[in-house]
Amino acid sequence: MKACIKCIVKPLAILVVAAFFGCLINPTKVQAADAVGGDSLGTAVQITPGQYNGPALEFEQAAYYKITVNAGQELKVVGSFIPMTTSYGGTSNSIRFYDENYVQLVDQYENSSVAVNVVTATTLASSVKSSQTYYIEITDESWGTASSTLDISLTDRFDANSTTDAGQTIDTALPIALGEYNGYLSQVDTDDYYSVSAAAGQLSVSITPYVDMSPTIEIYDQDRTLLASQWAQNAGEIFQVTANIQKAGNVYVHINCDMNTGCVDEAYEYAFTVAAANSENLISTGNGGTTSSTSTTTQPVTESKSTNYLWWIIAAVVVAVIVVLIIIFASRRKKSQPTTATSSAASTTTPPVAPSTDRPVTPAPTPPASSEPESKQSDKQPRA
Ligand SMILES: [Ca+2]
Repeated sequence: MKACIKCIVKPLAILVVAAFFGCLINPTKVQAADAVGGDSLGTAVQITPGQYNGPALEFEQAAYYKITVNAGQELKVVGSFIPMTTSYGGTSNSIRFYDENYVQLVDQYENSSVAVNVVTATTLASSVKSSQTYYIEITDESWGTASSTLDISLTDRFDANSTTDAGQTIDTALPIALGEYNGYLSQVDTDDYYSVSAAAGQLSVSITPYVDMSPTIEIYDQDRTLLASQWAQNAGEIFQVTANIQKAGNVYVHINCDMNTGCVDEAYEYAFTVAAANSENLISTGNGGTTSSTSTTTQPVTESKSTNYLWWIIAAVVVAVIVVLIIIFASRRKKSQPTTATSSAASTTTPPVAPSTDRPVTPAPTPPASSEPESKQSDKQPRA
């Protein structure tokens, strides 16, 4: 057994030592790559997610990169900038994003008096195209940036368990079934349209938005006629809207939020439920909101338990009444038995006890003994 342990431990120790010295010998494996940017949007350098050594920038100089982003992906760039000098109170830097038409999407500026100025910029790509190029501009806004690091990432923020962003119009609405989902909006991805096959009757859409969001919900029928619309009165408000569907078919749910209603750079998450109003999936919370299907599914179970409890209570009361009646009956019977015995005994053997008084009890007069009957009887006895 000891030999076996040695067989395992020894090669492992060799591997660990080799890995340690390998890192020392070849340190470039743990260093970030250099990201040399272009000097304009037109000459932007293609880049992919990862950590990079960013550019050194002269006063108001900029470096440009471009990256491919799929619909529903959130682009995030974190830049850490070291100023050339801190003599003037620190450094200022900006990170800006542009779309394929060079339209500015995000402008994030930070001024820091400490040694490192950190700037974070994010945006959520919409489904206006399935895949598109975003441009990244890194600038110095003060007296020069000696060095920088860039951390670039893409995160999937897909809607309703899909692999993309829900459509920006009814024509490109994302098909979903009745149920509960999560979605994302931002100042770039301002609209999520969903299509759902619904029966005639009431259809409800409830939403639980991120705390800063004040979204709007609209429901359109299959003829694209607006049936119902509701918006959050306060940021983060949970609410629902219900529409009466005249005929079965595909209806459309539109959820909107933009920079005027709380959705800015990053992806703002919301949870929403689409359900037939008479479905067990919905419970009104009394303030216009709805709870999720998880809690509603427990509702019938709760009612069943309540009914069972009620039957148990009724049965217990009936049993208790029966027991009480038996006890009362038994108690009365016990009381009645001695009384009957005394009265019968009194009528046959014991005279009633006179109440205690000071007067001596006068004995009842004894009737005079008569021997006549006996003599008559003896006379009537037959002689032997
Ligand atoms: Ca979306």
